[in-house]
Amino acid sequence: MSAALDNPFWLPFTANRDFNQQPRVISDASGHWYRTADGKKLYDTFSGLWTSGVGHCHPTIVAAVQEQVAKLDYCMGFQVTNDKALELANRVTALAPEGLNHCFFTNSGSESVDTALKIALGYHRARGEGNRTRLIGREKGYHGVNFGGMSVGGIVPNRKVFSAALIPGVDHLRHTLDLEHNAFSRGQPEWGAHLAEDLERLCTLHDGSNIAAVIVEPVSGSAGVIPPPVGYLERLREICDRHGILLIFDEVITAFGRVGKAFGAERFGVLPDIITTAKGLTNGVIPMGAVLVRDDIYDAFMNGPAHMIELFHGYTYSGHPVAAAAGLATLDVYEAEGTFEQAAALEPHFEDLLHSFRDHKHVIDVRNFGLMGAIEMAPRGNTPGARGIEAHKRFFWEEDLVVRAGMDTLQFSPFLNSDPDDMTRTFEAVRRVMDTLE
Ligand code: PXG
Ligand code: PLP
Repeated sequence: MSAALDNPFWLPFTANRDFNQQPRVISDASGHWYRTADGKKLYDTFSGLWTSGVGHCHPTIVAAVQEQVAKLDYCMGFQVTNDKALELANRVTALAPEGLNHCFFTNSGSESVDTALKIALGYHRARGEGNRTRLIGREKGYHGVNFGGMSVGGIVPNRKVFSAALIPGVDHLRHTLDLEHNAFSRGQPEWGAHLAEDLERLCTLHDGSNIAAVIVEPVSGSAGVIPPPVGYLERLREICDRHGILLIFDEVITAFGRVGKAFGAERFGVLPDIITTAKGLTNGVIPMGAVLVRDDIYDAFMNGPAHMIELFHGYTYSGHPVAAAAGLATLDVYEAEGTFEQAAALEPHFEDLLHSFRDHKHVIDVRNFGLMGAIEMAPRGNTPGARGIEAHKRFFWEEDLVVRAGMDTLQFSPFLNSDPDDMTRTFEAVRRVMDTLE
């Protein structure tokens, strides 16, 4: 175990004092493995942070980044752009569901979400429906940590301290996780489609004509993998159509193969109006996100004098050439290696492994969809989260595994090109730790 750190780095979403006592510092990675500075090799069960589906330091992506950084490191992104960003916008929209042919680049999922919300508001206003200002999120939703995404998000600790600064005019649908009715579902639960009617209730309360957009993750990730009940997303789509409300799918996790297709929208056969992405766009190699927008939403902005900016929004690093080069290489790899098909083929084995924990003494639910999986453990006494973080540390130190614990829920985001035997070995190790966990 490494020595305690006196550490100026304030780690994100981390118990810093606890971390500094037992620092877990990675210095190298290759394929499916990490290495620490003192030479310990660890298997990554989370593909980075849902990011790195084709493995770490993929040679095609590394080469593209190395070449690009020496060719064009950065260029102004407002009023000027670069060849790689243009090419990537073409490639991403070609992959996107039909009709989503416009692409706005960001640097993260949080920025993608705030961008999408602003586009929704601007779209309605441009069409003369500036009264449509309300935004609807969902309980347990995670849409990043910026003010917009935090406000439509529904993860209580992420909101609590900032309650007074949440943006106004936001409501939340009920979440769909109900262990009494849908615990241990394999894939989509049969129970729960009726919860989409919550949107109709909000349309009655506010009048649908005042609502701009609804944002949901097709499969909730951060909250611990919550797949949509059968028929739920379809019902949301119908209600949005009835009231002229935009449907935004936050696919920061679910896009680019995580659910066995290019997008969750494709897998579920439900077409949203806007899709937010990040993570898998560059395999995590360089930060980048993209917001995909339906043609007529874009067209609605293309009004007024042609010399004027149509959307007063953008980031210094929108369409960064090195990130775009990483994105292009990543899409090349997905295509050349058949990554989305690989992921789809691994799904049954992954599902069986996860559900083999159904009867484990600590386990109160198992959830999965695509290559997203969660094993929820009961909290220990009145210290929620203690069992989860202890498991995470024991996996790291005893089993050479990096496993994500969100409170007491163990989460798994295997590589889209995992070796099935590595998956099996992962869950053997998970069981060894869980069997001896208090
Ligand atoms: N939307 C969704 C659906 C996400 O999953 C974001 C927005 C924000 O993206 P950035 O790039 O700003 O972090 C995310 C990010 C976890 C975990 O433990 C998930 C995320 C981030 C960190 C941890 O599941 N998702
Ligand atoms: N703060 C200041 C003072 C800035 O000048 C800028 C960008 O120019 C920003 C924040 C926003 O930075 P970014 O475009 O990287 O999001």
